[in-house]
Amino acid sequence: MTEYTTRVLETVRTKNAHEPEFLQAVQEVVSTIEPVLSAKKKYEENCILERITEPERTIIFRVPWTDDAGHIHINRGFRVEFNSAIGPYKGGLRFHPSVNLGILKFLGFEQVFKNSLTTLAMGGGKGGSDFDPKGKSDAEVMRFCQSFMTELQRHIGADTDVPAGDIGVGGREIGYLFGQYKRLRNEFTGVLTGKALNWGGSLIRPEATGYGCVYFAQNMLATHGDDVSGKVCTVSGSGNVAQYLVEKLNQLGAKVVTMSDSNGTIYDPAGIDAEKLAWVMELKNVRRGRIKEYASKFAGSEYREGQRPWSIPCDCAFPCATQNEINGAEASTLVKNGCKLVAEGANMPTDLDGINVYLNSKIFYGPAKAANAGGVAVSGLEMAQNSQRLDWTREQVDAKLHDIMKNIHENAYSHAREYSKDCTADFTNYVVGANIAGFVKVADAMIDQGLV
Ligand code: NDP
Ligand code: 2IT
Repeated sequence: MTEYTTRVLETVRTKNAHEPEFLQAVQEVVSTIEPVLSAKKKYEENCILERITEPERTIIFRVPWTDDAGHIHINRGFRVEFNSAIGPYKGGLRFHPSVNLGILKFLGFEQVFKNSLTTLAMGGGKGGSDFDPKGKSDAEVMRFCQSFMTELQRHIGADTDVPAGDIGVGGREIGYLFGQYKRLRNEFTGVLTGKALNWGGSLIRPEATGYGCVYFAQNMLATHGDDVSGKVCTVSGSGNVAQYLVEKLNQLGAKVVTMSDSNGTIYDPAGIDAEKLAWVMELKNVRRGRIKEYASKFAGSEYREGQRPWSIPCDCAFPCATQNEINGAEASTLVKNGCKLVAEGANMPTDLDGINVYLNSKIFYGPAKAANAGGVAVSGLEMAQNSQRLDWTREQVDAKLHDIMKNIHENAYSHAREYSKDCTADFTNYVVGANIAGFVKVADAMIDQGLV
C-alpha cells in the first residue's frame, strides 16, 4: 500500500466505522488501483480518492404505510446519490429487511465503476428500504411503494437520478412506483427503468443481467479458445438474475445443477433444463413460493436446507443471490472441486478472502462490476429509447448487450495487462483491470469538472 492509499483508507474507516460492507467495497477498489495512482499523480493532486469515496448526497426518509388490517408500519427509505461525473445517478432500489445505509453505500460505490464500464453516460446511485415484501399482499406492496415514492419523487428525474430494480424490486414494484411518480409530478418520463413493455420498458431488460453475465463468462473462456457448452454449472439465487442466467446457460448447452434461496439449495444432477426452469419461474414470480418445493416436484433432485451451492462440484460457478455469499473457505472448496470459472451475477458476492483464493488459484474470475453490468447497461438502453420515443427490437437490444459485454471484457482485459504484474499468457487479473478501467473514466471527468 502507498502512503496515499493508506491515508485515504484510514480516513474512510474512521468516518464509516459502522459500515462493514462499504469499507469492504472501498478497500477492494482502492487496493487494486494503486498502479494507476502511482503512474498518474493528478489523481492524488486532485484528491480524487477522498472525493470518490464520499457520496455527493444521501437522502434518508420516513416511509409510513398501513397493512391490510389497518395497522400502521414505519420503514426507512434511502437514496444514495454517489457520483454524477459522467451522467445522471443510476442504480437500483433494494427492498429487503437487511437494508441499511452501509449496504446501500457499498452498492452505490460499486455502481459508479460498473456504470463507467458500460460505456454509457450514467453516474452511480443506489437506494431502497428495510421493507420486506415477502408475505405482503399486492395491495400492501402498492401502498408501501406509493408512500416511498411520495418522498423519493422530489429527488429524482429522467436527467437527475433514474432508479431501477434490485433485490425485492421487480416489475410489480416498478409499476407501482412509476404510477405514483406520474401522478405526483404529472409527467410521463423515463424516470425509472425496468418498466413493463407496453408503457416504456425495453425488451431484454429483465433478461439482461443474467444474459450479460453469461456473455462475460463466454468472453473470458474465449481467451483460452473455450466456451460454456458442456460445462457443469452451479448457480445461487432463484430471482431475476439467476433465472435468466440459467436460461442463457441452457441455451448455450451448459448443465445447471443448482439454484437456491435464503433458506437452502436444490441440487439436480440431471440439470435444471428449460422445462424445469419454466416451473421455477412460475413458482418464484407468480406463486412467490420457496425453492424447496422443487425437490418434491422433480424426482432425482434434493433440497439442502440451510446450505449454499458451493460444496457441489462444478466447472463454473455463478453467484446470483447477495453480498458475501462466498467466503474464503467456500472459494477454496470450489477450486478444490475443480471449478475453473466464477462470474458474479450478484453484487460483491465473494468476500476479500474468497477473491484472493480465486486470484491465487489463477482461475477465470469475472468480478461483479464487470460481469453483472449488463443489467444497468440495458437500463441505459431503455433510457435512450425513452428519450427518442422509440422501441428497439429484441434482436437489436440483445446485439447491443453482446457488444457492451464484449467491450467491458476487452477494456478490463487490456487495463489488467497494462497495470497488473500478475497477468501471464494464461491468466488475467480482471479485478485490477475492471477497477482501473472504471475508475479512470470517472476520475478524469471529475478533474475536468473542477472541485465540485
Ligand atoms: P431478486 O429479489 O429477484 O432475487 C434475489 C435472490 O437472492 C432470491 O433467490 C433470494 O432468496 C436470494 N437472496 C436474497 N438475499 C439473500 C440472502 N441474504 N441470503 C441468501 N439468499 C438471498 O433479486 P435479483 O435477482 O435482482 O438480485 C440478485 C443479486 O443480483 C443482488 O446481489 C443484486 O444486487 C444483483 N444485481 C441485480 C441486478 C438486476 O438487474 N436485478 C443487476 C446487477 C446485479 P429469498 O427469496 O429467500 O430472499
Ligand atoms: O446492481 C445493479 O446494477 C442493478 N440493480 C441494476 C441497476 C439499474 O439501474 O438497472
